[in-house]
This record gives sequence, C-alpha cells and structure tokens, in this order.
Amino acid sequence: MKIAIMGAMQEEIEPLLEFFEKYETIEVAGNKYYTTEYKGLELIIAYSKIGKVFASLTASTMIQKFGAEKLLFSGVAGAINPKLKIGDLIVATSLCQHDVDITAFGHPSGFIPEGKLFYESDKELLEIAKGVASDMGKPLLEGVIATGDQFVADEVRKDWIGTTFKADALEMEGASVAVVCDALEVPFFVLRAISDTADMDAGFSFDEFLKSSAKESAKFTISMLDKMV
Ligand code: 4EZ
Repeated sequence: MKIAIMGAMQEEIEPLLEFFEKYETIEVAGNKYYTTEYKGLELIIAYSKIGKVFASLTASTMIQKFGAEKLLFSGVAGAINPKLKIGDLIVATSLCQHDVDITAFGHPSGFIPEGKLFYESDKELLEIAKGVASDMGKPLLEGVIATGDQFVADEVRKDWIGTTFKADALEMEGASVAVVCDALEVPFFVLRAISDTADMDAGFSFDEFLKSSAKESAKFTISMLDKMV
C-alpha cells in the first residue's frame, strides 16, 4: 500500500521526516518528494507550498506520478468553532472552497458548475482517526474545513465563512486536495491542529504556534499509519 502524506509548509512535514529518519529525495516540478518505508507501508511525503494551486499540483503528482493509493494531509489551521483551542485537532468530514464566487450568476458561494459544494473525506480513514483519538485520549473534533487563498486574520471574514459554510476551521489547501483526490478516486483525509483563531491576532498566534501545532498533527498522523499496517 502506497500512502501519501502531505503538508503545505516545510514546518508541517518536518516532524514526519525527523520521525522516519531515512528517506530518498526526488525532485519533481519544483517540489521535493521524500519516499520511505514504514512497517511495510510505502510512504511518499511532501510539502506543496502554500495555497490551493500548489497543493493541487502536489496532490496530483503524488497520485499520478508516484502512485499514491491514499492521501493524508497534516498541518495547521485557524479555528472558527469556539470549542477549538490552540493545539486542538480537527479532522475534516467535508471541505469547501470559501473563496469561490460566481454568485453573480445565481450559484451559491463555493460552488462551481459540474463540481461539488462540499467534498467528503474517506469514511474508513475517519474511523481510523477516531480510533487513534480514543487510544491517545485526545479530543478530536469532526467538522467542516473551509479553504481559500487567503490567510484570514479578520473577525468579519471568519464569521462569514463560519455562517455561510457552517465551517469549524479554515486553511488554504484542504479543499483543493479534496477536489483532486475526488476526481482521481483516491481516498483522502485532512487533519489540522489549531495555530490561531483567524482574528486580528492570527498572524502573531500563527508564528508562535506553527511548530508545536504542526507537531501535534504529525504525531497523530503517524499513529494513524500504525493502524493502517
Ligand atoms: C494555510 N496555513 C497558513 C499558512 C500561512 C504564512 C507565511 C494554515 C492556516 C491558515 N490559513 C493557519 N491559520 C490560518 C488562517 N488564519 N487563515 C488561513 O493552510 C502562511
């Protein structure tokens, strides 16, 4: 079984590379892809760079060039749901693109004709995640993650995304990865640990908690692999 693990930033995959220690590096289209083996699983790890376009390229490369059969995304996010505190984990049950807007033609926000408004994560991977959460005694929120090419640091924008999509957290890659995996029929899963609350202080909070939250998400992802062997 070949499994892709991706993040958007170096900091999001660094704890994985540290854990696996030995890996091969292959460069494709301006990104580095790291391959390794873990308990009989073939792994392909990469960070895409920030945003939907780069994330789509990386997800597509991992699947079409490297033959990934499942894709796990690990990283950090801004919280919308007030239950989510810094370092808490959220797994996406579904994802949407909050920045898609052709409402001028009567389409709902986030919708592209022939596409979907919400893309659903793989149920099996969700079940594995729930198992890991209960083993670790860690709370895991299941919810909607909204994606867009904006670092949201604004209460008004955050509340709009929350009400429009009933979203619990937001980030800049998840839904684009979901679109690619859906089209290529590869089961996927998006896990994020909270780095900020997408408000005025989001930039400072993000800088302070990026590394520690990324590590939380990476640790959880490794425990998921243990259940997939
Ligand atoms: C994008 N990622 C942030 C990249 C920030 C700074 C150089 C996650 C994220 C996020 N995205 C954490 N908090 C966020 C927020 N408030 N808005 C959007 O996936 C790059």
